[in-house]
Parts: sequence; C-alpha cells; structure tokens
Amino acid sequence: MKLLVCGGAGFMGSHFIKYILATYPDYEVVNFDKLTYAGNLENLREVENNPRYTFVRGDICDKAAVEDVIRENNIEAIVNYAAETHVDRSIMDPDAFLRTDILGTFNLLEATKNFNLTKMVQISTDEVYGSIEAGSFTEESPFSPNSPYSAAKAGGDHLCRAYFVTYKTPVVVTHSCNFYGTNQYPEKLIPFFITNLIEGKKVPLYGDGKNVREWIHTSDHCKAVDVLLHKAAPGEVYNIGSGQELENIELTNMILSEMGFGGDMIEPVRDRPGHDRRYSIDWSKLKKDFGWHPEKDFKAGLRETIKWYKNNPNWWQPLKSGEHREYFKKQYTEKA
Ligand code: NAD
Ligand code: TDX
Repeated sequence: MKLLVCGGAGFMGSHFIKYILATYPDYEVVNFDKLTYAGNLENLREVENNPRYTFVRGDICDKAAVEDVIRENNIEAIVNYAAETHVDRSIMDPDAFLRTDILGTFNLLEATKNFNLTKMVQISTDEVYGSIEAGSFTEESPFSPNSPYSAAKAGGDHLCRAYFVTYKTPVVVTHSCNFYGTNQYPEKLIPFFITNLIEGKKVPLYGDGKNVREWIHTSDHCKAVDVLLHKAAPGEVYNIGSGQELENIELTNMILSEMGFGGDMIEPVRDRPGHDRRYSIDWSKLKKDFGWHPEKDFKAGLRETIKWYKNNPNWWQPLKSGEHREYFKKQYTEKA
C-alpha cells in the first residue's frame, strides 16, 4: 500500500510511520507535514534513509499541494494526524486551529473523494464530546466541545460524516483519549512536568488538580489505527480508549515519586478557562468488532517515558529554549 500520513513529523504521526514501516515490509509511506512548531524531523531520524519512506513539506490547507503529493506518489489511502493540538494554545490564539483542523480536513476529504482513494482515517479526539461527570462517551454521544481546539476538531469530524453520507467518501473517524509516550512536545502535561523536574523547576497544576484524563500509550494507539485502516467499514466511527483514568493530581504524584521528588514541587496555578472536568471513553465497539485491546501497563509506560526524556535532553531542550521560551512564559503559570 502507498500511504499518505499527514502530520507525520509530530508526536503520534511519527510513531505511526515507524510502526507501519516496521510492520508492513511492502508498504510505502509519504509523510506530508507543514513542520509547525510541533513538527520535528528528529522524530524520524531512524527511518529517513529507508527507501520506502519519503518526506514532503506541505500544508493540508493548500489544496494544490495536497493534490500534487497524492498524484505524484500514487497514494492509495490517507491517515490524517495533521492538526493544531494544544488546548492552551487554542485559547490564546485559535486562528490556526480553525484553518488546519477544519479547512485542512476538508481538503483531505475532497482529495479522498476526487482521487478515489480506498480509505481516509481521520485521527480525532474524545474532547469533541465535551466533559462527562459519570459513565463514558460512546460513539453515539452528542458533540459538545468546550475549547476552540475541540470545536475545530468537531468541525472536521462533522465534515467527515457529511462526506460519507453525501458522497460515500470512505472515511473512518477515531475519537481517542490522551496519548502518552516518547517524543511528545514538552507543552503537554506529561512531558512538560517530566522536563520541568529534570530542570529542577516546579510543575504547574491547574485548578484543584482533580480533572480526570484517560491515557493511552503510543504503541496501543498505533495498533488501533492499523486495525481501523485495514478493517473498518467506510463511514464508521470508533472510540479508542484504555480505561486508565487518573486525576491530574494522581498522575502528578506518580511522576514526582518515580523521579524522586515530593509534593513541594507542585505549584498550584489558576485554572485553564473552560477546563473540561473529566474525559472517559467507551471503546467496547473496537474490542467487539476487531478484538483490539490496550496492552501497555501504564506504570511501565510512564517509567519508560521518563527514562527517555532523561536520556534525550538534546531532543527536548531546544524546544523549551530560544523562540519557544516565549510560549512557556505565557502558559497558565499565574499563582492560584
Ligand atoms: P502534534 O501536535 O505532536 O503534531 C501535529 C503535526 O501536524 C506536526 O508535525 C505539525 O507540523 C503538523 N501540522 C500542523 N498543521 C499542519 C498543516 N496545516 N499541514 C500539515 N501538517 C500540519 O500532534 P499529536 O499530539 O501527535 O496529535 C496527532 C493527532 O491526534 C491530532 O489530530 C490530534 O487532534 C489527535 N489527538 C491527539 C491526542 C493527544 O493526546 N496528543 C489525543 C487524541 C487525539
Ligand atoms: O501545565 C499543565 N498543567 C495542568 O494541570 C498542563 C499543560 C496541563 N494541565 C492539565 C490540563 C488537563 O486537565 O493536565 C491535563 C492534560 O493537559 P494536556 O496535556 O494539555 O492535554 P488535554 O488538554 O487533556 O488535551 C490532550 O488530550 C486530548 C491533547 O493535547 C489533545 O490534542 C487531545 O485531543
């Protein structure tokens, strides 16, 4: 198969490219990525000389560039990871979120339709469902997004549905819980807190720290997307979850204790505006239809992730310094 992975220089997209090249010896992958602040070709060093891997710099909002990359590489299917992804950035500056997460998705749907591709997998998030006090979101739960990020992702997802209903475009949408693992940009909770602690800095915990997130390891997410790329029927929607729910304060304490620090390293800061209280995903459909289930033990995965950041300062230090430092100054670090 000749696969176009959009956003393949980011965190999960780069894991997926490495997974596909290792799992399918006859597959060819084209990575189409704009290289925003979140795109990093260092994530793909180990495959950059693989003859089955090609990198093309481009923007999914650029219709002609999307058409060119598909035509020139005889692409058969798309997996779309390209998005603006950080909720805090969407609160400060939503513009790029609306363009990439809605208009970019629209361009990929148009291309999937016009080039008669066999499948487009749209990687989306549990955040489109909003916040849930008890129980878990199913694929039938209504959308109720609360941040510019989740509203933009919901817009892209609605277009996917409309393209299937109207044109029978073979698109499959995923709604996943929070990812964790190596190579995650150090603005998200787990890598931000780990790298702060390595630097001897405190970790800013929003609000009362009791917001709940569900966490899935990169390896389990790659396997789920593999199954959906090959087996899911066009027009289907699948939740991808793990059951590994934690309050932020519980997760923070796990990171602190694993790294040999105490609660004095927590800095309570003002809450994120519109902060969703709890996400929880019912992924029984994915298990029932394909037998997929998460395999990675969370504590083991977290330990490996911490070890990776400790061993790879050359990867993350440049991302917290220089021009990037301005962003970290603006994070919600005002005292509560
Ligand atoms: P990321 O922020 O690490 O990487 C995004 C990648 O997309 C970067 O390489 C960036 O350069 C690229 N990109 C951004 N705009 C682009 C554009 N206009 N054209 C081409 N490339 C562009 O992302 P991630 O955290 O790996 O998330 C990947 C996908 O998974 C996103 O769609 C996100 O909404 C979804 N998701 C993420 C999580 C999570 O916990 N991180 C959870 C659920 C769903
Ligand atoms: O400094 C922080 N302090 C803090 O308390 C940061 C960065 C986060 N938090 C809290 C906010 C959330 O409750 O930790 C939780 C996790 O925050 P993020 O890592 O920013 O992730 P979240 O907002 O849950 O969104 C993530 O999961 C769903 C991804 O960024 C999205 O792309 C994905 O769709």
